[in-house]
Amino acid sequence: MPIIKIGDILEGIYQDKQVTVRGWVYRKRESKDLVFLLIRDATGVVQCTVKKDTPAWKEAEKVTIESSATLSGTVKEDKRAPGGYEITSEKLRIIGLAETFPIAKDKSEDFLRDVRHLWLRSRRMNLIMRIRDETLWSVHELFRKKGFVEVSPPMFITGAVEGGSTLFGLKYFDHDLYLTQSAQLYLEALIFSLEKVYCVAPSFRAEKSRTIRHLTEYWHIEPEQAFADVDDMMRLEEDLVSYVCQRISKKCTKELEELKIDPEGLARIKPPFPRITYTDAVNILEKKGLKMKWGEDFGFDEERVLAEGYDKPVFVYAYPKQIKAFYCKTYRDNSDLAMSADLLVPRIGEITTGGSRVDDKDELITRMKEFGLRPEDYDWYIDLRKYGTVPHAGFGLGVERLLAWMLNLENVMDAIPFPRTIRRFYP
Ligand code: NSS
Repeated sequence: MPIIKIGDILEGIYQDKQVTVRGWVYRKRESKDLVFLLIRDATGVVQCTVKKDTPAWKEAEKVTIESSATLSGTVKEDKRAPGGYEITSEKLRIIGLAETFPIAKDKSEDFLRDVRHLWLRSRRMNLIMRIRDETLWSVHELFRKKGFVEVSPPMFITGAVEGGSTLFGLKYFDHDLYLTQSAQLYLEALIFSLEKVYCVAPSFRAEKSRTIRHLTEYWHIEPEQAFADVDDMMRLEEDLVSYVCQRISKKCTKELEELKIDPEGLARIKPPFPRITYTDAVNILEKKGLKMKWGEDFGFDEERVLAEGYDKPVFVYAYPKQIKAFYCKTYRDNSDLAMSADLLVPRIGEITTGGSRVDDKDELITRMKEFGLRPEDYDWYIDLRKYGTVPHAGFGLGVERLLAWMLNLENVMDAIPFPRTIRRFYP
């Protein structure tokens, strides 16, 4: 008999039909002459009953939580069963009998992260991974619709993008190299050929911060565009974030409902997003009682307070140039301000940073020196300004921060299968 997907059974297609399902035992409850099994596969969880004196009984008594098995029986509608359908089982075949599964109901978040390789089987992680998948598909779809070309940057690099303090060094034969913090500089090279490029790739940060939003290895969505500026980027960012939210609200309704997230909330995320300048943001914070001097960078608390005042993500732009990276271009009429914007959301704070890049060679060299960088380490990057330079811009969006915001996750760690943080690198 062909194997039927549990998700299809829950759609009601197989009512009163004979089916065989294949998966793992999610829960087991026994009484004197009845065994209740919840069987899960990739697509869902279905309740199965095994009665005493049926051919399945012996195996049902023996089977343990997380054993793999195939089960055959008849599908019945049953309002009391989770998902509304139940299989009255006739046959059960154990494929791999599981030892006592270490995950029980009362386990702490910390323990669940210690056994992440097993916790990934949970319904919750299954749902989050599905939404992550749909999120990335939507990102690729939107970029393709807008004429961006996907490119593959290197992970071994020779110089910092986002400051030396979060660089991971490594031995590369006889050389000292680093793991990439951002593909940006390489994407900048590629726009001279393809004009509009993007990548979805890992970025590495030696983050000592133990916050709910910091990983040492995260997935980074980064577009870069020739003949574009910070305003174009803000438009692209709001289009991208809205597109993802719309898609998830439509295509993942069931997953969202199981995770207790209102799809309507995501459907309301539409352009335009509010935009405030850094200077206005400082004033808003002061009115709310957070003391800040103009010129200081926002921390986690400031970003969260700012974002909480809006029902959509909010852009903060025109930052003092000294708190932004060396590659940020300044406004023509105010060289103290960087053409740089961050997108902030409640609870998580910054989910993107981006803007216009310095496109003049001499200015770039001056900025590098101001930031304590050695221009000779960036010869190839400076070359880009020597041969047909153009105004250009880009941004970076962290996949896990985006998901943590959309799905109201406690920690970005829950948005990635095997999180890496200062303390966590196993499994
Ligand atoms: O350091 S960023 O603010 N900016 C860049 O790397 C630019 N070079 C990107 C670009 O313009 N192409 O990081 C961008 C985003 C940030 O807004 C977060 O969403 C995410 O990357 N990010 C992180 N996510 C998780 N953990 C850590 N440690 C982290 N650092 C940045």
